[in-house]
Amino acid sequence: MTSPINDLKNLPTVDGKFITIERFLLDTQPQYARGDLTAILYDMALAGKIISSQTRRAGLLDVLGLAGKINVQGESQQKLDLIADDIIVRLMDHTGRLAAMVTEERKEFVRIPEKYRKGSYILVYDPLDGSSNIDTNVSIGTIFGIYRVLDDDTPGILEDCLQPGRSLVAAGYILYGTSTILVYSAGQGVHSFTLEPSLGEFLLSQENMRFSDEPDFYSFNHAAGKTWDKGMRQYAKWLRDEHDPRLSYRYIGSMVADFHRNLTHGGVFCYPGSPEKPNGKIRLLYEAAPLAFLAEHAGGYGSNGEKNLLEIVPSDIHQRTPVFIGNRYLVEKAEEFLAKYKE
Ligand code: AHM
Ligand code: MG
Repeated sequence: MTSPINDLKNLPTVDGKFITIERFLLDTQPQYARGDLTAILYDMALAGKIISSQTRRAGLLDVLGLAGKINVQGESQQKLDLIADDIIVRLMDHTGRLAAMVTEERKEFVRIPEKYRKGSYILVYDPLDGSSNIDTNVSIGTIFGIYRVLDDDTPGILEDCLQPGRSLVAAGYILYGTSTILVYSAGQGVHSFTLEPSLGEFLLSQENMRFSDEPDFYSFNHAAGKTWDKGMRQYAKWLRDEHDPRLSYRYIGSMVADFHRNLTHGGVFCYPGSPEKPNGKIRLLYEAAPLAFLAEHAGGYGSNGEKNLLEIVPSDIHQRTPVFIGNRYLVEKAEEFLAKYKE
């Protein structure tokens, strides 16, 4: 029989201590977060637990769904990314902490219903990044960013949602991988928490994450190479043939998972533009900017190939942008190659 002591050894600890996300958020006030912001981060952790429990059963639900696209309750099968989106809206819209939300799954920004008090923050998120991987059991994740409203007296207007990443007060992601991990920063360090499934608690697993000085990986979709311009092709060649021979190639196809691996081991993720699609695929507001914020607070850098992603002011909530993100010198090298071969 396993002793309780052995069970405890399997839990994540920092300096031998168990620290829940709630404890960490409370203890780090006022440095990292305070009041409503802390509560929003804690609500995102709860959203992550619920979405995690849904994604864990996705394979099973898919089998049932395939029998006739009807689930066991006799309802039509919903795509998991819509379920994740619904979970976040239903957890967040009535708390009195938000003035509006922007989600990848809805064309317009989400207004807080009249009957609820409006708060001072804007939540932007991609409920399930990499969702094309769901049916093959590959890691996916929720990306989020939090802004303050521009004016407390007129909360919840489009302009509140169109702020540059530089104005983010916090950002993070929840990665549903071999374990469920929440990574966030409120501007002072990047911290990660692992969901202990039998306790239902996120426990602090790493404080102050930093990109390694000796990066291990580069990540982009090589198959798209035929669409790239010369600068990107030369940069890819430099990474593969000319730079550090230790550098290896990995591409999951879930940006949040690729980013997490590169944050953990050092590396660079790229989703460049091409002459046909100059802005690439990744969305600025709720995918690129939150990860660029985390990168910067972990000693890295996020760029659109020309400038810092955090400086770009969105003109549309679903605007796309090329993305180069990871170890600073690898991203700056991309900027250098793109500038050199710019037509
Ligand atoms: P999604 O938000 O609809 O899942 O799309 C974004 C995802 C990223 O996670 C990933 O890096 C990219 O799409 C993969 O695209 P591609 O198949 O073109 O390489
Ligand atoms: Mg996405």
